[in-house]
Amino acid sequence: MRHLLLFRTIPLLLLLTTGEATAHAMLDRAEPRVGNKVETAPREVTLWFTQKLEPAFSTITVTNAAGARVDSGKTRVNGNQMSVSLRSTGPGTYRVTWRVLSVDTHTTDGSFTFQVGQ
Ligand SMILES: [Cu+2]
Repeated sequence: MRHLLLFRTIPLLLLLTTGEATAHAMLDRAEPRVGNKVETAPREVTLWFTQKLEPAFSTITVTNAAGARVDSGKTRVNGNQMSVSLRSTGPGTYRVTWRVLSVDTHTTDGSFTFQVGQ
């Protein structure tokens, strides 16, 4: 009997977890824009999220095509926005990887690329 009860509660838990996903901090927009091509290398990358972020556990890393970090390593968080400065970068494809802890204590992460060049 115990087992039957347990199995019956699982679908409900899954439903709650899925429904709640919309409340996590999701990437709203980025500068440079996701997948975009910019002519000149940006001085920094800024991301905006759908929720406020916990500064201590929210980071951005930016890597070049060879996988080397080109960010300063110091992510700055302000409300639902975070940014990181970039070292001088040349033409090429760059990957922005982000991981954030939102104020609702949930972690989300993701990555996207942008290109620098003519
Ligand atoms: Cu959440």
